Amino acid sequence: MENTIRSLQQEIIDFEIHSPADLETFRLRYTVRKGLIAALFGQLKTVDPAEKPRIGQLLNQLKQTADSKLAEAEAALSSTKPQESKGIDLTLPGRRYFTGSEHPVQKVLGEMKQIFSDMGFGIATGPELELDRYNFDLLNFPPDHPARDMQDTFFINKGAAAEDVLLRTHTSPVQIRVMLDQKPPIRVICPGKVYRNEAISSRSYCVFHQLEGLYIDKKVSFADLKATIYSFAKQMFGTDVKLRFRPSFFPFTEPSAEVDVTCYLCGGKGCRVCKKSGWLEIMGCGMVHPNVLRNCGIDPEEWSGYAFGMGVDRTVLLRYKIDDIRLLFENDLRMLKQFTA
Ligand code: 2NL
Repeated sequence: MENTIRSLQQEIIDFEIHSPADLETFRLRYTVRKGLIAALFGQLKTVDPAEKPRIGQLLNQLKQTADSKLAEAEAALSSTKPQESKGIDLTLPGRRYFTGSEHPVQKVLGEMKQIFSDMGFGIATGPELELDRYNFDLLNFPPDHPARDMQDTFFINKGAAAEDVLLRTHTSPVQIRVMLDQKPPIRVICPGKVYRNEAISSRSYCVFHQLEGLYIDKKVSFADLKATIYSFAKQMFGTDVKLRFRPSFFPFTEPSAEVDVTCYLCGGKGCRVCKKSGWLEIMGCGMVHPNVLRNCGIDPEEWSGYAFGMGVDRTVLLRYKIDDIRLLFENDLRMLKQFTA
């Protein structure tokens, strides 16, 4: 019996476990209830009673050797196989990161902001949901002006509350807020999104971007306005551009003008884009109407100012040869990915 135990002990120590199959063979041969060790325990009753304690102790040692070898082998095998169990295939290529990029509208707006900020203009922003009063009344729109028509903009609560709230139709209310808040001299630009209830087509959309400017100081003249816009146009569209000021009308400026630059695609010769005229309209402008100054608590006898406003999206379309304005707002990655740096 003792010899059997000792040779089995050696056999267990020498047994090599390299795979789950080896492990199972080991377990079935030695440690299960019908295995070799259990069989020896069964024979213990045939042992001479005087020898029983010593043989019993040897058997217990044998069982412990087998049990701990089994546990160690189990642990070793499970720690070498997680790659398989987690399903990671190290031979696959890595995943590509998608890096976003600046939207073309923000690129052009950024250039415009830089040019005016170099000239000393601060940048003001305001809410896109605006009071009717700031969007129309204080800007000297007469009560029956067609731009106030419910069809022409998006009212939120028309007639339901003490004050009508709407999606701003221009960024001018931001300048109204600046004039109500600050004393002149004032020199700001207001870039941002504006909304109109347009029939949607390749040329007009219900959302677009504007950049307006306002300068109020003592003795500001139309000559200051022209010089500022000329400097802007040369930096934005090229040093060769010429400007044309055409008389126009806005309720909030007097006198008012529309500004054209020589077509920067054909150089003024006339092409499809400028409709053979050689000119592209870039903005509206004028001297701030005395009523607007008064509405904002600024004395028109003491102060004067100019203001201008331009659409951003049309410049984006021309610059990047995009033929449908809706592409700027649909967030289609096939379009946006073409503007990665
Ligand atoms: C256009 C014309 C313009 C202004 C915007 C303005 C703002 C205040 C007072 C006076 Cl608070 N004027 N803004 C003035 C003239 C023209 O925009 O065609 N925009 C796309």
